[in-house]
Amino acid sequence: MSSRIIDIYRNPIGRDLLRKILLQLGWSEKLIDNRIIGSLRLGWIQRLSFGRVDRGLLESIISLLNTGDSIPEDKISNTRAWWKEAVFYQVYPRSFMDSNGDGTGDLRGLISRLDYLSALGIDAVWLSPVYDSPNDDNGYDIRDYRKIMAEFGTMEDFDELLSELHKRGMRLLMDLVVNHTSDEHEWFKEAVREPLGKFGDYYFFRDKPNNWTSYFGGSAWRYIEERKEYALHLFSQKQMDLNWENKDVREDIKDMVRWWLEKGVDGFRLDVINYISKPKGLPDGSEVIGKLMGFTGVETYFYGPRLNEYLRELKRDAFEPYGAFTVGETPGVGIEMMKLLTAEGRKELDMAFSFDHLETPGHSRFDEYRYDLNYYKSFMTQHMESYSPYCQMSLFYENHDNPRMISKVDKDEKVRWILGKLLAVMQLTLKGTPFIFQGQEIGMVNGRFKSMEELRDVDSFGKFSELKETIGEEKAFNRILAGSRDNARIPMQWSKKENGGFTDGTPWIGTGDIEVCNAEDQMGDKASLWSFYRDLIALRKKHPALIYGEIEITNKDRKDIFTYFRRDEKETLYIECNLGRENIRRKGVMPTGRMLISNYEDTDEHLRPYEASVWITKED
Ligand code: TEU
Ligand code: CA
Repeated sequence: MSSRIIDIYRNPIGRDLLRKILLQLGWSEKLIDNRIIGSLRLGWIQRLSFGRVDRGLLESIISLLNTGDSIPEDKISNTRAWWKEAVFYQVYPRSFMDSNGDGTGDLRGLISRLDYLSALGIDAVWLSPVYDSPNDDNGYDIRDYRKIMAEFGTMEDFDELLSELHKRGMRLLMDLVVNHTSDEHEWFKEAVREPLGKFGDYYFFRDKPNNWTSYFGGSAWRYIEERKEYALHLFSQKQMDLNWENKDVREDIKDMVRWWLEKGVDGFRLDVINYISKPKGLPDGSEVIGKLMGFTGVETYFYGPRLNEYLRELKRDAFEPYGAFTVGETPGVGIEMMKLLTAEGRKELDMAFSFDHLETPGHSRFDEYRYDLNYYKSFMTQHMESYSPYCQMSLFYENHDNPRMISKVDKDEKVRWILGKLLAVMQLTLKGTPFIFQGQEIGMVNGRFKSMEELRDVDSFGKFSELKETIGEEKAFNRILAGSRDNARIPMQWSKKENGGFTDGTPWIGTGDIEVCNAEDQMGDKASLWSFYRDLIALRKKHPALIYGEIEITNKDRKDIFTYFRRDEKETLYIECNLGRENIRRKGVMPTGRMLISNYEDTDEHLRPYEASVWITKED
């Protein structure tokens, strides 16, 4: 309680916590350099804030600082690894390709499109969950980890998918959802049936709920009649949180992971993996943080006390013996925590996804606003500079949980393709491993939903029913429209044909603007966004400096300009981007060397709106 703000800031975990709070408030990090603020002591903050900062908040800061994780970041740098060189592609199978006309994408559909991915130059596919599931949350609620969801096909289809991918030199990442299971999973059913049996303690049961809330709205506790107890679910009411404190839970998970690795899968994306360690006694969360973030309890478990330990155990006993790759989904985790989770020598995760770059400060997914790419620049600058060289960053703008990036930055149809190309240039030339979400390569934008009936996502329904109580149905719908995860879940747009060539039947969710945006047209057009992605992917492979080379960011303080060098011993590449809609004077300095790719046909003394180009300024 007597620590000063500036001391907390000097501690890596403390730095992340303070940054997160400032980000949420939309305040500047420079505040901390302020002598008066920097010298404030924790105990004083509570007094000075007239109760706006509660004890729970301070206590969770203190306990996070005391996690005492002293294993140093390993300074090994630039080790070669396939996953540093690879371009990943996320497939959301429900919406990728339907093979049998039932309106739902499936494994055979995906197999039929593997040549498409090869043509684009993709090296590895991350497949969202395909396990047996009642689909309360589209497969993120798993009923049986060793079975394929009937709608998606059979285990034979899966085996074929894996071998067809491998034949084409592509790798497969499965989605590992082990923070929770479906309430229809055998373990949960047993836990309810026999509270004192082997599975009785596989989940969290309590007489009384604490104040944690669910990400999809409402309390995180559901009353289980048979046990006369409440069970914890951070996500939907059918996604029950597993109790990782129980060694048997961990052993069962490791068995299952090894079972898939025996089949030959190449790695996993680990769903909300930073939530797996809950603090003993499940203490209430801070109400202050709850208001700030929109969820109560998160600060107690998003970087839980045994997280690092569990990750090392998983890696040692399941991933490492198979040389499997892991990328963790780690919402809320800042730079320093990311480094602790992914530094090579610590043997926890290979890479992670954090999400703080997806909204600008002070905004949430459900706000309708224009995303300012200058924030992306400052975020990436900060990360690239403190991340390298011993950790590998993941580079992405989109996934199945977030609105489309083009829609967030600029809805003007006139700039759609040029903007899509700018985003592509940054994603494929910054330092890290790119993950492209299906449809991003053809510039798909948000769905065109007209009412709640057209939506399908449990998260949208939960948020809507919560919001309409306070702001009314119309405003609530508008917020949902801005942030709905369904925006990114509409079917892949293959062609101009009915339903965009996705299905011969009725699609499970409405299709997008197939007339102006589809893969077939773009593949036949050398100037299209699709062709641009293909060329950039090829370029990245041809120039190792884009993969292992160092990065030097220039023009840091100039608004709307994002310029950087990538260099290794052999070559230097120069990347030049205009992040805004105005012409920018180059100040007389034209890049030297040879232009390799650009989203404009020629060069000009100005950098034109959303212009992006890659130059080679020194070659062997
Ligand atoms: O998402 C986790 C997560 O915290 C959020 O990104 C989530 O999308 C939610 O909208 C927060 O408001 C992962 C999966 O990607 C997501 O699809 C699942 O619903 C969730 O975990 C539960 O498994
Ligand atoms: Ca189907």
